[in-house]
Amino acid sequence: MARASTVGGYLVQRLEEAGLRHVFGIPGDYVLRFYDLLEASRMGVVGTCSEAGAAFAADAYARVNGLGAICITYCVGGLNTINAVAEAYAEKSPVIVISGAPGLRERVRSPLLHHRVRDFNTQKLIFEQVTVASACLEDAARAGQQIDEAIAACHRHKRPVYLELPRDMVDQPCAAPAPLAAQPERSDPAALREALAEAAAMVRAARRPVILAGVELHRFGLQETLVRLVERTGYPVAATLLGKSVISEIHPQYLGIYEGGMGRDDVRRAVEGADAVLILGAFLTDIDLGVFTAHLDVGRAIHATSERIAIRHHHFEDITLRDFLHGLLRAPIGPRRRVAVAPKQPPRPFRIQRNRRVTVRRFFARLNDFLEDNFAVVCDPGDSLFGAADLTIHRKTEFLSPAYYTSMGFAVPAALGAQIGKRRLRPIVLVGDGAFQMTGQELSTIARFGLNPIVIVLNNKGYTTERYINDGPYNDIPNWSYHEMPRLLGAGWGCEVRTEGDLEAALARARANTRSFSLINLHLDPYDRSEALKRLGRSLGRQIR
Ligand SMILES: Cc1ncc(C[n+]2csc(CCOP(=O)(O)OP(=O)(O)O)c2C)c(N)n1
Ligand SMILES: [Mg+2]
Repeated sequence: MARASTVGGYLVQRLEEAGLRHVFGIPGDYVLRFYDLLEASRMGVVGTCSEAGAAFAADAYARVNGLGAICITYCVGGLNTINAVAEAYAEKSPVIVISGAPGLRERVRSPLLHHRVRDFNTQKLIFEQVTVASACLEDAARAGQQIDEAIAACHRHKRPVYLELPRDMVDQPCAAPAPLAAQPERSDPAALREALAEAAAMVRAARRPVILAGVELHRFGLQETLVRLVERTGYPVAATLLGKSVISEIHPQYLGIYEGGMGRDDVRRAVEGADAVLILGAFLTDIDLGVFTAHLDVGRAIHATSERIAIRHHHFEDITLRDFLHGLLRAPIGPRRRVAVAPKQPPRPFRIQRNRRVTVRRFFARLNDFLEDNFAVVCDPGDSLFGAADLTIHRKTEFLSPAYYTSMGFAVPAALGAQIGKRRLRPIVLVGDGAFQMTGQELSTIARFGLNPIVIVLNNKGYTTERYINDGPYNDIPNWSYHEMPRLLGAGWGCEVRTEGDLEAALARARANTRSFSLINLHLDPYDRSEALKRLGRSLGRQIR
């Protein structure tokens, strides 16, 4: 007879086998029994202040580790995560959502149990919109297969999945998990051959080919393959903003971030002036395209994603991104003479002017010098993100930001998830004052787990990004004493910065403070902003009128 397990035990075992070492969330009575199983497992439970914080943290954990998970209670918990799970869906981050639910026996005659919204399937119906697979584990005989299918879908699509576990199902007996059989996705060999031949002919004929690398290369573990392709072919390579740091930004063939008219002009000219652009693993969002200021001609592009391969106007299905990239590596398209990348101007050493008030431009210039190899830059949307686009990230995957979905409130909980996921990474968190007011309380969880990010609040007293699209009193927000957070939490170190002299002292002290988080309240003028935001504001302002 097959070994026996329980539905809850089966799920725990599969989560462990999937490589998860932590699960984020907040318990509730509908999920408490399953929390006991998590506590008894090899995985650690990371309790956060809010479920939204848990979901942002799990998303970042997935971005650095390949998979993340949250475990929350029914509706009050689950629905609190929807925005962050939607972000993970939009930006392809594989997060497993586990929600408790009322027991099946309690539902008889449909009583109005607490946390219920409309029907017992309301939460599942909502999650169907932001996940690639969802299941209610209501039948012990089928639960194992439902769990396996959901986790496989999460891996395959790199997008969230939803599992709902009624509380009286946790201890229901079921067959123990069978050994996992890897089922690699395969390409259609004929389609792959044809696509590779067409792609190779196109780039061989080109005189100025360029690679544009996107975030999927990171999600699908293809970053080394990209480096080999870049070095074998000698082509220059740019990255999208969402894909920033998919390749080391100090690689000699690296051009910079391509964002149409919003980005640096030399990068735009190199990409748009190319006669063949290999767009690899990028989904081209409006922000990536500089809010549609880009001029990328489909007739000169090979666009390969995990969903399809397009070569000029020909589309191929049933080809995996991995097979296509590995095929390109073997294709007769190189080596060729390195296409010259204009030597990057070495940044002028930053000379501080002690009494000068800190401006956005000078702050980012200083920060560029400050970054060390073990730092991960974690940004909220807003000028934190736009200003950070031009920071030079030394190693791969050290830049985390929701550069497409752009939900505020990501960065502080994401720093928690990223550092729990990879302890050697020390997050530098760049967060607007508006965004900090949304999820900054997760500093409490950061303190509880003894993490040491350096959190810099860009305190411009409001929603500066929006001031330049449409200004009004609705863009002003209260000026909190952010640097007092350590007093409130009983942990961490904080300070205020107004001048370049203050900034210098604060950065040095924060670097040395490896034992707790540091919080720098950086006062900025409400109308000061980065160059990129100036350009973005102008084009957005035109569009919404
Ligand atoms: C959750 C969420 N709510 C609203 C918005 C709309 N929005 C875009 S930028 C912005 C202002 C951001 O303010 P802050 O975090 O202080 O950054 P700043 O623009 O001042 O650099 C707002 C409200 C959003 N992107 N996300
Ligand atoms: Mg602000």
